[in-house]
Amino acid sequence: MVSEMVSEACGKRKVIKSEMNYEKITKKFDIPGELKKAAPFGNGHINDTVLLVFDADGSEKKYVLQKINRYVFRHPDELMANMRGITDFLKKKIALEGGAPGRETLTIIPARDGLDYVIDEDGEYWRVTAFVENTVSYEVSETPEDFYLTGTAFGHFQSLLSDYPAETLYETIPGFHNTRARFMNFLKVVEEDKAGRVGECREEIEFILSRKDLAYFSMESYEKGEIPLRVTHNDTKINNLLFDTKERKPVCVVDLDTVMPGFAMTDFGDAIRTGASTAMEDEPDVNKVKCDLHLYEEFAKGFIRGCGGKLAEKEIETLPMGALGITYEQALRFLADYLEGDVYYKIAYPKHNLVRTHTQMKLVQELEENADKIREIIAKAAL
Ligand code: GN1
Ligand code: MG
Repeated sequence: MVSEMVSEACGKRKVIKSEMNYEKITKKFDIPGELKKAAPFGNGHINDTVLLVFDADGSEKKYVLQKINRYVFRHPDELMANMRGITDFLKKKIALEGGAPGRETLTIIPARDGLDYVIDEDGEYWRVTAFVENTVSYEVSETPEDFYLTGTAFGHFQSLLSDYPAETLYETIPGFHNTRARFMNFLKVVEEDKAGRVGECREEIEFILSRKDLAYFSMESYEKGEIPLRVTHNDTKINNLLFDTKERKPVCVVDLDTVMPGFAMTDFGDAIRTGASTAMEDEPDVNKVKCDLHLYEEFAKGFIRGCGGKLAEKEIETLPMGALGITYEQALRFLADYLEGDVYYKIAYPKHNLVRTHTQMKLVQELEENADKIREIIAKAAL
């Protein structure tokens, strides 16, 4: 179920030490061959990710090693149980559809002791997945077609999981996209002013407080019985999708850490937030941040199509609020993290979280200003 409690300030994050002995940790996994290379990989804000290159009898094979962020995910064993259940389930479904199960969902490489993770001497949890060869991910969509296809992929993902036994899933982050609970937590963060930054963020705080309705929308729709709980991805940033390098077609949805019961509008919204924006999430010049309505339309068509008729009429109607709500939530989350002293997201410079807050605020405004056009877009996409 969707819990009420949420706080991102779980503790200071630790960074990977450059002298980290990857060899020692990878030896505990059931990987044939010899480790040749290990290098940081990807742009995730949460886990530490390393690309491993192995030499197995003269042929090169790649894997992805990740240290699960224990401050974000309090029960990594439960997270891995979810991931095992979901990937096994998806592999069966993909095979039934005539797809390639080894390529179209992640493959967990178990540890030599049979578990799906290894705990090191510091109590850190590590996991390995097979690298999906000949794929690439994008930070922002480059063409409308890319984004249409992204929509079909995330919609299809949700539709494949529509008969997954949701009650067996752990909530890896309680209340993850319960925007109302996040709003409540935000009030507390402002009140506490742990990092002494409230004074410099009056405008941003006011922006969040003045849009309280956005915080309440999804949970209220659910509580009124207007929208169902589904098994959703919950982190549908465009960079969580791998495309085939040559064919430029979506291959595999990645980052399954937050697959949990949630709402269709949230998955729709998070993809719009990142993929329909004309700039990166941390673009310092907010004038460059716009919502590209053509991209919005392409994604909407793809997503509704990918869901394969499983979305109820009311769910389709709530999609625009999903985009607005999740973008608002992301502004709130980045701002809360800035106010708490940057305890959750990885940052590259001191005001990084504030810069991110500003891009999300700009997008919220863009979505608000174009609300009428967006309603029309959704109505047309649903035809
Ligand atoms: C985090 O894992 P990554 O970097 O794709 C975050 C998302 C945010 C996103 C913002 C578990 O995603 O919820 O939308 O950063 N994941 C978690 O870029 O908090
Ligand atoms: Mg993630």
